[in-house]
Amino acid sequence: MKTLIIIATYNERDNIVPLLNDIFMTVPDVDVLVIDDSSPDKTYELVEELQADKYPKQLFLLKRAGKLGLGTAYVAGFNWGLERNYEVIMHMDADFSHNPKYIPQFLEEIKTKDLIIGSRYVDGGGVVNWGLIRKCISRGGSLYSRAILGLKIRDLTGGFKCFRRNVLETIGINELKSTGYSFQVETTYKSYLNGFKIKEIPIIFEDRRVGQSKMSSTIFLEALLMIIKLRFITKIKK
Ligand SMILES: Nc1nc2c(ncn2[C@@H]2O[C@H](COP(=O)(O)OP(=O)(O)OP(=O)(O)O)[C@@H](O)[C@H]2O)c(=O)[nH]1
Ligand SMILES: [Mg+2]
Repeated sequence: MKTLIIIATYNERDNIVPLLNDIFMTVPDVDVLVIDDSSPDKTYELVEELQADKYPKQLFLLKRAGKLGLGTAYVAGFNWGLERNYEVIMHMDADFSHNPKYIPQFLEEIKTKDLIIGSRYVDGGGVVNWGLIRKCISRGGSLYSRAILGLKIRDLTGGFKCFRRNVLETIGINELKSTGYSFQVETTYKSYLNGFKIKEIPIIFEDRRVGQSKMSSTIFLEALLMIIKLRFITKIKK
């Protein structure tokens, strides 16, 4: 299976090199696309160096002009991957919250399913190093989205996911309504509405090792409203 892993970065200078080395050690056959929004800390320079030194054939960099948001970064990555005929496209955070050790399980499960979600809220999954407020936001966000959208999936907001290309070709990635926190909910919801086989696998999510958190109350409120919009305006695309 020709596999692409997309990693969006914004000021991940301390994480990106160890993360990429870890990924290529765990799954030597994958390709990785880093999408960097001209990080002020020049994360992209480290990617360029690593590409030249160690992974010229497997590591790719898409550098965008400025901070355009995680959702649009993933859409750009999806389009990049689809154009280049990848069969399986994954994405994960750059801050080590998503441990690369789980990637082989995703790649095994995707052989018989359409979308695999790394889930904090199924048996065996969990979160470490998060404060109570952050836990409540995440857990509450998933329960809220689940109730409004009528889904059985437990982790709707996580960003450790693996798609078969036909899912991305079907759900209308260029017409998604969310750019922020609800982006993850929307891609899963549309996959569900289109009848794709979805499986959650347990992951232990660790708080970012280093760097600044970008979560804010505006991002959160925007997401709550967006879930209601999704419920009423999303059409099945087929
Ligand atoms: N290219 C790009 N990447 C982004 C942008 N915003 C966030 N990211 C990256 O997206 C991933 C997830 O963002 P995080 O800041 O870790 O978000 P989070 O996990 O909700 O919050 P914290 O870990 O608490 O900061 C990380 O790899 C970020 O570097 C953006 O605007 N553009
Ligand atoms: Mg994070």
